[in-house]
Amino acid sequence: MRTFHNPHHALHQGREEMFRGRMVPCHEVPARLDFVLAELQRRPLGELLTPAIVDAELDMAIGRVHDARYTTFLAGAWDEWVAMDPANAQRDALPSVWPLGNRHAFRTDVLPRNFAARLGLFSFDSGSPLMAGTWAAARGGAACALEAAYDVLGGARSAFALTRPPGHHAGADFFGGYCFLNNAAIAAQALREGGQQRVAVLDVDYHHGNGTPTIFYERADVLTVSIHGDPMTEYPFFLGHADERGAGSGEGFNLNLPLPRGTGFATWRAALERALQAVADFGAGALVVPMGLDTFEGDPISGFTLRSDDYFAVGEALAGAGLPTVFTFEGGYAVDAVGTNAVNLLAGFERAS
Ligand code: OKP
Ligand code: ZN
Repeated sequence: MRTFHNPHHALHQGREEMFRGRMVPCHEVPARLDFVLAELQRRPLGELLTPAIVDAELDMAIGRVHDARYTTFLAGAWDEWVAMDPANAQRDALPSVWPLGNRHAFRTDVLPRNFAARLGLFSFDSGSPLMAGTWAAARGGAACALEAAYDVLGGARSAFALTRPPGHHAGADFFGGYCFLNNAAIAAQALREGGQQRVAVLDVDYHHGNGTPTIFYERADVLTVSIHGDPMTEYPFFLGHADERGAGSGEGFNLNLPLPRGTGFATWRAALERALQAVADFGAGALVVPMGLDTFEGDPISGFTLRSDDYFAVGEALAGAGLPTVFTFEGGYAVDAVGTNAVNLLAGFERAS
C-alpha cells in the first residue's frame, strides 16, 4: 500500500498541555510520526509519497466536513492569538473558557469578538495547544487523507494517511483531544463523493473518536463503529456509550463498543469481530480505519494491554472485511514502539489481503 505522509506535521509541536491542574509536556509529539516513517523505510509496504492536491480542491474537501465558521477561525487563530498580546508569540494558545454547548446554558450562535472566547467556543478541552504551524500541519494532514481516499477510489486495495496532529476527536466545528481536522471523516466523505454508496468507519484507537460519529450521526450512508475505553472512566468521557445508536435517518448507523480499562487482546479481538460483522451487515463498499496504536500495553495515557505482535492479527482481521481501506494515523504515545506497532498492523493487513 502507498503511504501519504505529511511534510508539514512538525510545524505543529505543542509545548505543554493542562493535566490535573498543572502543565505537563505534550504526549502528541512529532517523533511519533518520524518513528512510523523510519519503520516503513526498514519494512517497506509501498511507495512513500507526499500529497500533491491543489489548495482549492483541498479546501473544498475540508469544507464538506467542517463548518466554514470553524475553519476561518482556525486559519486565523495564531495571528489573533499574537494580536491579543505580542508576548503570546512565545507560548501556545490554550482555551480556558467554554460555553457548555450541550446544556444550552450559553449562546453558541453569536461569535464573540474576543479571541479567547472563540478559542473556547471551538474546542472542548485544554489539552490541545494551538500554535503558529497548527493550521498548516492540519491542512497537510487532510491532504494526506484525501490522497489516500483517491488512491483507493482509483483501485488500490488500501492506502495509509500518515499524519499528525491526529483527527478523530475533531468535529465539524470543534477541536480537542489533540485533533483539529478530522482526517478520517474527510477520507470517508471523499469516498462517498467518489462514488462509494456506503462507507464504514471503524475506529480502533483507545479513545472514543467523538468527532467522527458526531459528524455522521444523522446519516445512513456512513456507518461509524468504535472500540474504545469505557467513557465512564476514560477520555473523552462525555460520549462513546453503547446506547448511542445514531439519530434521525442515521438511527442504527453508529455502534459503540466500550471496554473496561485493563482489557486484553482476547476480549478486544472479540469486539473487533462484532465491529466487522456490523460493517459487513451494513454492506459497506469501502472502509476507513482511524488507526490508533494507544491500545498498546506500554501506552503512557491509555489502559488496554495489546502487545506488539497482536497488531499483525488486528491487520489480518481488518483485511478479512475484503474492502478497499484507508488508514489514518491517530493515537499511540509509547513513542519508541509506535512505528513497530503501526507497521505490524499494516503488514498484517497486506499479508491477508
Ligand atoms: C487523542 B487520541 C486533557 C488531557 C487528556 C487527551 C487524550 C487525547 C487522545 N487535558 N488527554 O485519541 O489518541
Ligand atoms: Zn487515542
